[in-house]
Amino acid sequence: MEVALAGKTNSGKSSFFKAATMIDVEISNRPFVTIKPNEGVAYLTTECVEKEFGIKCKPKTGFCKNGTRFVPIKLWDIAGLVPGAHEGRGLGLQFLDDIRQASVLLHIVDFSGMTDSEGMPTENHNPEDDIQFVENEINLWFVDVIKRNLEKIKKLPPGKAELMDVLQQQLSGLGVTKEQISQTLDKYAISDVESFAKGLRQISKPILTVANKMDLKKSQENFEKLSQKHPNIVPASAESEIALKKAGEKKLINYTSGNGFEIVGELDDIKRNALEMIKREVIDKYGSTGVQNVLNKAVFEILNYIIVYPVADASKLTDKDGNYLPDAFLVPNGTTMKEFAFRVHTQLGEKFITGIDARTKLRLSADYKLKNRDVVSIVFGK
Ligand SMILES: Nc1nc2c(ncn2[C@@H]2O[C@H](COP(=O)(O)OP(=O)(O)OP(=O)(O)O)[C@@H](O)[C@H]2O)c(=O)[nH]1
Ligand SMILES: [Mg+2]
Repeated sequence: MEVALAGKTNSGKSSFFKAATMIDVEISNRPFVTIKPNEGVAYLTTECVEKEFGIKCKPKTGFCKNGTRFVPIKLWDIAGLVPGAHEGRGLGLQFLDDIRQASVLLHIVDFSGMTDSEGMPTENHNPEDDIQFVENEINLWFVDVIKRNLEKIKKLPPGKAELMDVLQQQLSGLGVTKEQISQTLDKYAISDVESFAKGLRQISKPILTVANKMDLKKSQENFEKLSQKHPNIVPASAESEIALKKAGEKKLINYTSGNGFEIVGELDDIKRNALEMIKREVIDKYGSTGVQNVLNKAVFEILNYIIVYPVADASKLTDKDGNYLPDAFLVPNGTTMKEFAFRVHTQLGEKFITGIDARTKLRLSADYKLKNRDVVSIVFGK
């Protein structure tokens, strides 16, 4: 699962990246600090099934802390956008190429209104302008790529299947799947390039808007105004999350991402004041710093993915080496038992006989649609 950060320069993308991955990247209050994309591992959180089964899991990837399972995803921090990026302004085209692999975009918006659309200091900039211009730039990029590639083709085939083949080949640069092209063709004719491009962008790179810098008063005012009109904006403070994670690592506070915190260590006045500010301005108002919430929402709600635990032994809930619940797979809601077998291992798919539900020990047929938190084993032929 690949997730990319998008947004104008100076909105806090690298700060969000650092908050989510704790990888040190350059963060600075000037435009175009990030030039080359940064790649890191972030984690989704979900309530682990270990408690329900009364065992202690041993994850092969990610980890489990106090019953919360941390499932790894890949996160990309990339160069910022300015208006006209799709025509090559700023670091535009480079940015757009870097989001190709992403399944979902987190649009990091500076809600404080203290940077203009070029990333320069200002006052009272309307964050709503950024929400629109960034989405518009990405849409226009799709339009341009599709137009350019269609010009190369003399005559488009009339049948949908042939058309899909041609489009998949031509649009590989956008990182779109055949299924996504098919869904878009059901809604828009290819002759209406603008609508088709926008539709394909929405399906292949949905955007979750993040109201960043919520520790600032101005951001809070803007959020109150805009969240009524745009109900899906998620409030966040990347800077607060970095501070809390650092304090957690130093054992100054007890902190699990996505929650509040409690002070447990000896603090000087400066640190105490900073943490109290975060509690007062961010945690008490929004429940958390929002960073974990953003990641979870993007994958579990926008993309509608679920978590499924494959085990080799459905009674013991272990792999062949005796590790409890070693894997937690992210799959799209609607994935069937047999598709899942292929996902775990091609050979398991090819030699699939049946699935077994570890809770009920009942057989799960090839076309059984998996549910979130299912624990399953796969029986296969020799
Ligand atoms: N108050 C506050 N400031 C923040 C927050 N997140 C980022 N900033 C500040 O915003 C400025 C820009 O942050 P970056 O993370 O470098 O922004 P960017 O989007 O990666 O910028 P480019 O790489 O230039 O596109 C820095 O001064 C950060 O400290 C936040 O949650 N709260
Ligand atoms: Mg950056």
